Amino acid sequence: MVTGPVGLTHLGDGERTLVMGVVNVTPDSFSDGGRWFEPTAAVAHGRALMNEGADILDVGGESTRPGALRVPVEEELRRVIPVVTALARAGAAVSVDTTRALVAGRALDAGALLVNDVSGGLADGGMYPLVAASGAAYVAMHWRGHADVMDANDVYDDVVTDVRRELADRVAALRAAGVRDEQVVLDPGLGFAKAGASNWPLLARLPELVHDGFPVLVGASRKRFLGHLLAPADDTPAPPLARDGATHAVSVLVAAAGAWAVRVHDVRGTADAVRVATAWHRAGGRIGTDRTVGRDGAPAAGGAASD
Ligand code: PMM
Repeated sequence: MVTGPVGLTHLGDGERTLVMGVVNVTPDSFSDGGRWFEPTAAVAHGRALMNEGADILDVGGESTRPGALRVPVEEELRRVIPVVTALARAGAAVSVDTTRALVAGRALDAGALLVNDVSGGLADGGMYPLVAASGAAYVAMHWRGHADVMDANDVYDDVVTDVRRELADRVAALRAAGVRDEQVVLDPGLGFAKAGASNWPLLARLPELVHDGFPVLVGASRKRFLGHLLAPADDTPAPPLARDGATHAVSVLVAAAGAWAVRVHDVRGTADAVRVATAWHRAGGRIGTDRTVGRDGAPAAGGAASD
C-alpha cells in the first residue's frame, strides 16, 4: 500500500504506482521541446495522455533543461493557466510544475490538485505559506539551484545520504510553515544537480527514501543519464525520443521499490510497466522494501494480508 497525498488518495487502486503524464507548455524542454507549446495543442496532448492511462497530468510552463534561462512570471502564467483550467474541467487530476508561489496559487484556483515544485520551496519564499494555507498536495523535489547552475552542484559525499538529509531539511521547513505531512510528496530530483553517475545510487537505494514514510515521486523520463547509458560505440548519447524503453525499465524498478508515482512522457508504455510491477509484487516479488510500510514507518493496518 502506497498512501498518496491529500486530495489524490482517490487515484489508482492503492497498490499500483500512479502514472503522471508530462504536459510541457514550453518551446524548449529537452525531451519534447515545442511540440505542445500552443495551449490548444497542450490541452489536446493532455487529453490524449488521459486516454492512454495517465492518472495525473503535470502541466509546466518553464523548462528546467540544463542551462535553461528563467521565463518571466507573466509568460509562465500565460502558458500554464489556460491549460490547467481546460484539463481540470475535462476531469483530469492536474498538477502544476512550477517553482513560483504566484503561479501555483493561480493554478490551484484554476482546479489543480497538486503543486509540483522542483525547487522544493527554495526558489520562492512564498511557496510554503501558500501550500499551508491552501492545504494542497505538494511535491518537494531535491534541488540545489536553477538550471543554469545545477550541473556544477553535482558534488556529494554520499548522494543518497545527502539527498535524504536535504529532503529531511525541506520536510522540517514545511512543518515549521504549517504544512501537514499528508500534503507532502518527496522526489529525489533525478538529473537536477545530478549529471550522470549520481542518479544510479538514488535509483538503486530508492527503498531507503520510500522508508522515510512519505509518498515518493520519481522523474527519470528521457533524462540525460539514460541517454548516456544507451550511447552507442561513438559515445553520442541516445536522443530523448529513443530513451522510452529505458524509462519503462526504470518505472518497473521504482514501482517495485514502492514509488507512489512516476513522471513520464510516454504514458502508454509506462501504464503497462507499472502494472507488470504490481502483478509481480502480488505474486510475492520484493525489491528491498516492504510496500506495506506506512507513513510513520509502522506496518500499514491489514497491509500484509492483501499482498
Ligand atoms: N523533471 C523535470 C521537470 N519536472 N518534476 C519532478 N517532480 N521531478 C522531476 O524529476 C522533474 C520534474 C524535467 O523534465 P522535463 O523537462 O522533461 O519536464
